[in-house]
Amino acid sequence: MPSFFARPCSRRVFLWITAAGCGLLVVFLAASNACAASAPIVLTGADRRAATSLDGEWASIVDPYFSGLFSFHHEEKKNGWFVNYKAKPGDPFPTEYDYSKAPKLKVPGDWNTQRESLMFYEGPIWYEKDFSYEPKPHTHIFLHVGAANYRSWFWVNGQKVCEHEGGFTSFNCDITQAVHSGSNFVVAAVDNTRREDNVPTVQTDWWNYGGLTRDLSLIEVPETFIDQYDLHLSRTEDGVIEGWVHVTGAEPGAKAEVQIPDLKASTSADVGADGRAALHFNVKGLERWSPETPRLYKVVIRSGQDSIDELMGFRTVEVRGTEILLNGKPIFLRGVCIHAEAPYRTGRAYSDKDAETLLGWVKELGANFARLAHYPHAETMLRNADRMGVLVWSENPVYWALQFDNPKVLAKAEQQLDEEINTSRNHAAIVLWSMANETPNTPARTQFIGTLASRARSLDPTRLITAALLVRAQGSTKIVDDPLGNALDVIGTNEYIGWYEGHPEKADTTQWQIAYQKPLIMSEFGGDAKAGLHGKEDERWTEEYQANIYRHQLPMLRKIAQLRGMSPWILMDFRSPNRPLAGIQDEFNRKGLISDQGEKKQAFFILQKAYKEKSVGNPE
Ligand code: GCB
Repeated sequence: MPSFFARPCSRRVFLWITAAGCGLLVVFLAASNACAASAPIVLTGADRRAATSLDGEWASIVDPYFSGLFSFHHEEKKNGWFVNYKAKPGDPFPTEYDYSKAPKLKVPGDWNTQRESLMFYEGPIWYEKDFSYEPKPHTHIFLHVGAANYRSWFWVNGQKVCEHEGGFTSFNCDITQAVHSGSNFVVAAVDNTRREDNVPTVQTDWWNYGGLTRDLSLIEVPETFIDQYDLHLSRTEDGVIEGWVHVTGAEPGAKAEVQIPDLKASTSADVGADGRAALHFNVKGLERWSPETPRLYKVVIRSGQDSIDELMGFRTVEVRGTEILLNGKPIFLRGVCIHAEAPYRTGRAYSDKDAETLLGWVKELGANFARLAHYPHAETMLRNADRMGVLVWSENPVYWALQFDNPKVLAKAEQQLDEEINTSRNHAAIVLWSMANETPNTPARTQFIGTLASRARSLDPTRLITAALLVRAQGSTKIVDDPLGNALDVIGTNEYIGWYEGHPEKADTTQWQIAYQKPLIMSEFGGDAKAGLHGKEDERWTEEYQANIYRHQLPMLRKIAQLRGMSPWILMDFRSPNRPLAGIQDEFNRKGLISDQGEKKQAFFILQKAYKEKSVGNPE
């Protein structure tokens, strides 16, 4: 039975006594540093800082019985030292968990698509990587994790540095006390077990890709450093940029400065007791960011020894009646939904190239908008959307039936929402924060998501709040009156006329009744087709059938007076275990306009024509 003696931040000695095979008592001793790990933090613009990459090959140990996480004595829930510990020659016990002999996994990358035996694996996997490092004096060193699905724990040189929950947001662990000059090693445990009280919960319609799915790096900042900032164009004062910079560790009287060299604009303000400097300054000659002219400016943010070179666009977005106004002018969001599925190789998307391919197809479609479903996507998607001029709906993973009456689940959703907004709030591309997708209409649900909507609004009052709602039907009328609509600026609705509901022609006789005088986005519609499978337009799974759905949807959508956008489901086929139909789906949701191998289906061209001719939505 393990027992140990620990002092805070001291060497922890494990004494492990067990009965060996021949009846002898064997005493194992192992040491590791025990130090209270701090909660990870958000660093806005982490990707704009100089960093030491930890990407590449990591040793991996699969742990389906959770032995490393929970030890042999489940009730103790002690993180298993024998897995975060690194074996040394001469250790007085058998080193079964030996990273030097373990097979490798690539980071970034889900584990499922890297090893056949891991395709359906759910549980913890241990990762280890050696790195050499020379910390500079008077700095903080952060381990930056782009995403780890779903729960993760990190140790540096055997010292626990943090743990995190949520598979789609980035976070930063302070490893200053644990890292040293010369050789170091980092161990991570990542567990993608689905649980009832997680966000998302046990059922989704996408692959539960596990692992260190996005970039990992070390970021070194001065002792006093800029952790978060928000700069945006004022909605009310023309030519004014406003916002704030937060500086951790700032002394009273410290200043924060912002410079936009191309506009010859700069400002500075005192950092207050709350660590924030409020900024408000005039800019002349600003070219506003829009899908047609996605102008980005270099923005230098400085405080003391710390500085970040940002690349930002400036625009406003608001709602007036049933209009969405971008830079004060009505806009129609010609869009499409996207999952973070990697084109051509499948698996979780993470690279610049993945983002360029996916958003390149959005542009080719003639679209100006992408709904990034159903969770926050990688930073590179947002950077590329800024650069390419694609407006973005960014969504938190509140999907289907969560435990809406469980306060712990609300806390998890709030944490992920905070991380999403605090990380991504400076992207001109993002215009909508989506709180949820297709949630059941119950009082607990409405309260839960209403709480999230208020939180999002207070974190970021400059963007619009939305959610994709379910609709109900009365005869041939679709009614959008989910009470959650009261909490939203823009109503999103999903419908599958012609696929889950009747034939495509049913759309011809469907009317829409919307209880809210607010802009409406048809946030999903569509149907499956296997690329290259042809037949008559009433034969399901063929490209012709899918094309026919689009042919009937478009005239129906044109009749909805307050429709201000659409994002059919979906740009590209994606893996989902819910889609087993052999020979057709083979564990892929085939509602893509493009296959996972990049083949465009007929429906792509129907939508492209409508978007290019702007024959749906208001002409701009
Ligand atoms: C939906 C969900 C989406 C699914 C899609 C489908 O309503 O929002 O996540 O993948 O339908 O294909 O059924």
